[in-house]
Amino acid sequence: MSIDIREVTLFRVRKDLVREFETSSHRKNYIEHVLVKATTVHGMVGWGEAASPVDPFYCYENTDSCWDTLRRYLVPTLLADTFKTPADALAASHVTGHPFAHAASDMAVWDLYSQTQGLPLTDALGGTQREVSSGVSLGIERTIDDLLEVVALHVRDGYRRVKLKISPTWAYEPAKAVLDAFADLVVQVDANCGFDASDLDSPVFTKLDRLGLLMIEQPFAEDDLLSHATLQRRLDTPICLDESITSLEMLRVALALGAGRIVNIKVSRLGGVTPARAVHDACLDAGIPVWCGGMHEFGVGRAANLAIASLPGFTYPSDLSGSSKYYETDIVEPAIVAHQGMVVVPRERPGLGLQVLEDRIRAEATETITMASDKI
Ligand code: OSB
Ligand code: MG
Repeated sequence: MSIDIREVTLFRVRKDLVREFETSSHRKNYIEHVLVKATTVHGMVGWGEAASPVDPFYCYENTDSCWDTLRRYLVPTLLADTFKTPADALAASHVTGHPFAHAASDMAVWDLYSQTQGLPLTDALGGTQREVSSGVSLGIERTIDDLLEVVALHVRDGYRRVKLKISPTWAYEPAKAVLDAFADLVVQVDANCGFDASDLDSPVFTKLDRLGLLMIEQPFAEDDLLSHATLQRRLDTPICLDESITSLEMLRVALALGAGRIVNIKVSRLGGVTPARAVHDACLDAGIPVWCGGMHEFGVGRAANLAIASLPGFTYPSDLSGSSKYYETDIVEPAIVAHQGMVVVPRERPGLGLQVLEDRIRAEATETITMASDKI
């Protein structure tokens, strides 16, 4: 059965974060994502989410650029034709870049496609894991005591791995303090491109290397694969690449250079479920372990991430915490929850595997636009 979309509605939804989140580049206290509702000529409904940060500090996209790219280009492309597979729909877009916007339309198409097969997305993708091991990603705090308090809260909730955001002024001391205070905790750090080549000889990396961290994520700029390769040669701790891995092609370059030993796969950063699965497959072939990163997704994007993270190559704990770590209320039912750091992959129904609460989305949306096909 082909995918024949008759109507698409975009919703802009804003939610406050339960706790302010600071990385090496910025601090934020709310999230604003674009949700995509695609309805087929048969009345089947698929959902997607553009989980872009509001401001272009993680990468160049922002909420407005996602809204604009979807409204002007990607939605008209979905409405213009019928597609046999999600890969066909993605290939119909001639928009360069803008992966977060592409991810939203691709997710909606995968939701529809797996429903036409009568399968939950995880099964349609070939997922093998029924639950996904997950940690929490914790922002930079004002003091180390504040950080220890936040870590204690999540340890009490059953999480066994934490990722600490670091920067040139917040790296070794907080990581050491957490390891000293929580002996059984697995700790990794994420610099979000906060260092540059001039830091290569700084003692911070040799000090971090002695801590026995699970990995050091993205110390240098997205394009600076050479500094990542130089540092990886000097460290025992694996470097994990996030921002740098924007495509299968960049993955090949990074692996050829030895720029890292682990890959963070994000459906959003890679531009959809289809390219995320392709990067997973390539990493599995190359013997590179992967895990699933997050962008503070609402339930729709989180369900897609969980489906991807159910593939066999996902062996490290993912950043797919229960929704309550982020928001007071979510837009799906049942709520996504973690028990002892494990999150069940939704597969209660075909498609994303859970119920999307359209009434709540409509009530909360600050902007809504509907576009219809002129095919019929
Ligand atoms: O680098 O992984 C990142 C959030 C916003 C921007 C970048 C990142 C993150 C996270 C949050 O670490 C992960 C999550 O959704 O829990
Ligand atoms: Mg990261």
